[in-house]
Amino acid sequence: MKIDCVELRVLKMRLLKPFRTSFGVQQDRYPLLVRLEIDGRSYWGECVAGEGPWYSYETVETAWQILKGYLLPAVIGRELADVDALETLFAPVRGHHMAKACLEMAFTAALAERARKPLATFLGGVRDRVETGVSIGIQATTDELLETIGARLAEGYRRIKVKIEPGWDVTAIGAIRDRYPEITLMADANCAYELDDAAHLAQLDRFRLLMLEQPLAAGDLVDHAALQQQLRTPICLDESIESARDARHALQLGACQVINIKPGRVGGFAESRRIHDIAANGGIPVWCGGMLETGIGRACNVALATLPNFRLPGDISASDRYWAEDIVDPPFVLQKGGTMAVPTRWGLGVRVRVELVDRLTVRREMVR
Ligand code: OSB
Ligand code: MG
Repeated sequence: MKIDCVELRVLKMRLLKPFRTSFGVQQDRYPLLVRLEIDGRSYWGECVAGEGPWYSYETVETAWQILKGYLLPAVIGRELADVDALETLFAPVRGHHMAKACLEMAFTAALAERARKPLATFLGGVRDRVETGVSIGIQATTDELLETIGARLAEGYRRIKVKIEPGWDVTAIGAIRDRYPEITLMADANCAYELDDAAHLAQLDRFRLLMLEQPLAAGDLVDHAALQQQLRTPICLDESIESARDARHALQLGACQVINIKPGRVGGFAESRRIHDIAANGGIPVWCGGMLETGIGRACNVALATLPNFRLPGDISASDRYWAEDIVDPPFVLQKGGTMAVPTRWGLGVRVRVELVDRLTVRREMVR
């Protein structure tokens, strides 16, 4: 299969509500999309890089530059037998997994469509619906937090994740547990703590959290291993796992008991699959994280979450939790029991609303 040319686009989209984490507030999202042209047909992919280098060193701007300057010239016009061929051509570029991932995922969706299979089936998925949850940002007050959680539970979400940071942790989680003693609850710190905070974080143990996500710095597997020794709550790694090698090291060190896989963070589906297998062999579950994606990235996440070791609900919420209007048709909706149906159409499984994408586009360029 040959990629004839690729269009890069940046959209401007506003989240229905601002989303606050320990690294900042976000309301306007600028999703970077790629559109691969193969034999006159279009295949879309989404890059999860943020506007600034907070969650990762990658940004919309760096991803655009790495795609245009290095990744696209390496693959456009070449005969690519499979994803291995693509990964081999990307290998000389160090890091920049978010830039690589959007191409890898769009290319994989194209392969799935040509094989006349839904993406999930093509990847080896084993279910027709995936368990989902919702990620709730840091709120101004405890009352607002409880109210927001109540609204999400009423919508049907069955697993609640709340963002925490120093000053918004033990008391906030305690208030949630007082109001909702039985819900499936977890917390995500996005790297906001240090190993010296171990005794403080151990106060979370009494709240029976499903897990504590990424308490310490992204690069720090060693301190996560030390922290896990002092906590009963299972540690889950997100930012720390950029590759299969990271996953292997994390397991060897005992740095976590759960892994959050975001295909957009690790370079795509193939690397996600390798991390999935390493975790399965090590006896630890994985789940699919989210990066406030549009329906394009969401379709990829849903497909990936059908693999067997995705044994915990993902941050794969419905389109209307993020956007007034999603750019795919049909949009993603929450099913009974807090699940999401896996699209059954070939390839990506949802149609991209090109007219809407055109209206939201703030930057575009064709690379040949
Ligand atoms: O750490 O999981 C995270 C959003 C942006 C960046 C990082 C994270 C998140 C989320 C939201 O938690 C998940 C989602 O609903 O897409
Ligand atoms: Mg996270």
